[in-house]
Amino acid sequence: MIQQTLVLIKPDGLKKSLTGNILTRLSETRLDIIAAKIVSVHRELAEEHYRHLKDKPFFRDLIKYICGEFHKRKVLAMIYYGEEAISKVRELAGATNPEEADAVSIRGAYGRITTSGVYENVIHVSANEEEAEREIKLWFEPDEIIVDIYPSKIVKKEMEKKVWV
Ligand code: IDP
Ligand code: MG
Repeated sequence: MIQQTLVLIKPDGLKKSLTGNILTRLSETRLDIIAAKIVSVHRELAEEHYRHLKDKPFFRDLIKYICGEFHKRKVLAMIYYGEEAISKVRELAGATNPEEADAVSIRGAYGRITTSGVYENVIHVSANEEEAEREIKLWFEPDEIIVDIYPSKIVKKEMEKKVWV
């Protein structure tokens, strides 16, 4: 089945200069990258992204982590697209807990648990089709993606926009 999945290289991955290594590992999947951008993550985006965890004791630290308070204030957001994209990328990423993740998975190789208990696992990958759709629509606008993966519509909007001077 053709699928799409959201991949984030988290702030620790960027701070540790792991972008090249992680992209090389992901290229083993032979999937297509159909969108990519650097995002400075603000609190509302972080809280919405991780809303399923808002009652967990580690939620506050998790939000600080993904916003880059412990590393750099940015993530690399991408969409991978192709046959069985979700399970392929998730398998390469490895288990959520980097100490339990397969040693050759991305999280097993590069992740750590901090002394305050945050799982710094360098990469986010969507867990299933439903989450992938929710996450992709949260992080990307339709015209930032080069394939029409979900239905969209054209609307006329008058709004302020930053332009070159
Ligand atoms: P996933 O990233 O493998 O899909 P989720 O349960 O969705 O796992 O959790 C989102 C993120 O929250 C994880 O990637 C990790 O950074 C952090 N996290 C999850 N569970 C724990 C925990 O028990 N302690 C600390 N951090 C956690
Ligand atoms: Mg998840």
